[in-house]
Amino acid sequence: MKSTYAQRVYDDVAGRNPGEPEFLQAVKEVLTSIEPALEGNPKFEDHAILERMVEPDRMIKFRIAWVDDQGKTQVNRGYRVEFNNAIGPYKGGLRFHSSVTQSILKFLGFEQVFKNALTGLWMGGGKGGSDFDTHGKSEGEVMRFCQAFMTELYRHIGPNTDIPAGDIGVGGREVGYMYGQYKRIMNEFTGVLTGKGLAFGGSLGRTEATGYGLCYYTDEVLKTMMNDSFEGKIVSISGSGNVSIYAAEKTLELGGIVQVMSDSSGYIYDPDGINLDLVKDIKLVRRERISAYADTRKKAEFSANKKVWERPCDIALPCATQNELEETDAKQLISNGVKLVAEGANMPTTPEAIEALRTAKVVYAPGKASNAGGVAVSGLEMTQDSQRLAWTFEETDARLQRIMKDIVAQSLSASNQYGLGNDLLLGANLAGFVKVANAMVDQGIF
Ligand code: NDP
Ligand code: 2IT
Repeated sequence: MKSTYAQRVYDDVAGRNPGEPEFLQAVKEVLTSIEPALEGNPKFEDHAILERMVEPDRMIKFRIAWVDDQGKTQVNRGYRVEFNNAIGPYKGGLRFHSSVTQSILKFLGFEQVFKNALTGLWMGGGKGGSDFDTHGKSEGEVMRFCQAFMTELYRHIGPNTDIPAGDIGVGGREVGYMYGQYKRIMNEFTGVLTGKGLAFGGSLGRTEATGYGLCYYTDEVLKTMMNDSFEGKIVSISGSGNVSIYAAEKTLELGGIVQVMSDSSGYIYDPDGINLDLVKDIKLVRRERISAYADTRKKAEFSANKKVWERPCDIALPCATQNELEETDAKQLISNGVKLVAEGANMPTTPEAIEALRTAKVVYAPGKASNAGGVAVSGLEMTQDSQRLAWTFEETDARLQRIMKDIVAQSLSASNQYGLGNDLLLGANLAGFVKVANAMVDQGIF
């Protein structure tokens, strides 16, 4: 790093957080990007802004005991990382997956701070979750786990304090069970979670928001930076969960072609274009593996333990998980002529892969900007809950479109302001950082 201040803070973070590679990866990316904002702005160092930003306000870690279908008691670990509330209550999803660690939730909470700032809504950053895996669990087990999880989490959250939502392994079903338990314990009906069912304070368009928002963002980048559109483009999408499915739906609506989707077991390739109704049935209704797709569609192929990035595409949308697009994948995409990579997942592209893409002049959009549509509509759900009014799908979707266009504009404006040209990565980090940093300065030492 060029800035001695940023380097000193990074070295300190690395020393104080051993065994947290994902967290250090996210911190390094942000600190490296925001150096231009530190130059000529000694107030940030005077107020120890970086030192305070890299340390969560609060880390809550707890035991969750629940009873499985065999009557056996199971124990999982739960977390909530309340990272920064300078510009609003802590806001961010809950992840239930066997791979969840403190490092992963800290990286997600840290990223969330800047992402939420970019939405233009009053939301601070947080993240939480558990190493509980919903795969292979019965409905009853999922419900009992969610209730047990909320039986501890409820005391730390609130509609004006900390508002969790979904992430990997947490969708409408899990949010519903957790909301029911919160309401039972607190005896109050408030917007303490987002992504709720439409009958109890949910927002139309939240389910689709991250995937649709990713495509609105990408469409705006195609228009403003590349004088192009989705029309006729081959678009590779990884994953087949909430973000992937609705990214595929909007891509198809905008005239793109989707031939591949995946899950952690491998990927499917359909030369005729993915039948999204079939993917939805397999993933959202039957909750089966993606390989079931190839059992029904005759021309489709399933490749076990392979990644979608080996197939040629014009646009790549990684929508599964962190570090899923590695340097070798990036090189393969580049040699196959990829023009744009926009992240639907959080930190899906490794630093080496980002470097390879940027060196090859592939347009690269960081997740904290391009996947902000989900939390943006969560923010709009909070507004509707406060008003006790439900907006139409069209109203929410129109606001989402404006927010995503504005994130592109803010990022380009920030990168140009610092003389960096049209740089979506540096611009997003700079715009998000400056907003939160100034709010922290204004509010005094805390
Ligand atoms: P889902 O649980 O709905 O889907 C996750 C998908 O990614 C599944 O297809 C899953 O496959 C795959 N996946 C998960 N973990 C791994 C892994 N370790 N290796 C390979 N594949 C994996 O989650 P979402 O769609 O909600 O989230 C996807 C990404 O988008 C995450 O990075 C999340 O943080 C991010 N995100 C989500 C938002 C939201 O609103 N939901 C908002 C912004 C970002 P399998 O079923 O086999 O595990
Ligand atoms: O990573 C994310 O932005 C999310 N999982 C959504 C968070 C939210 O509060 O809607």
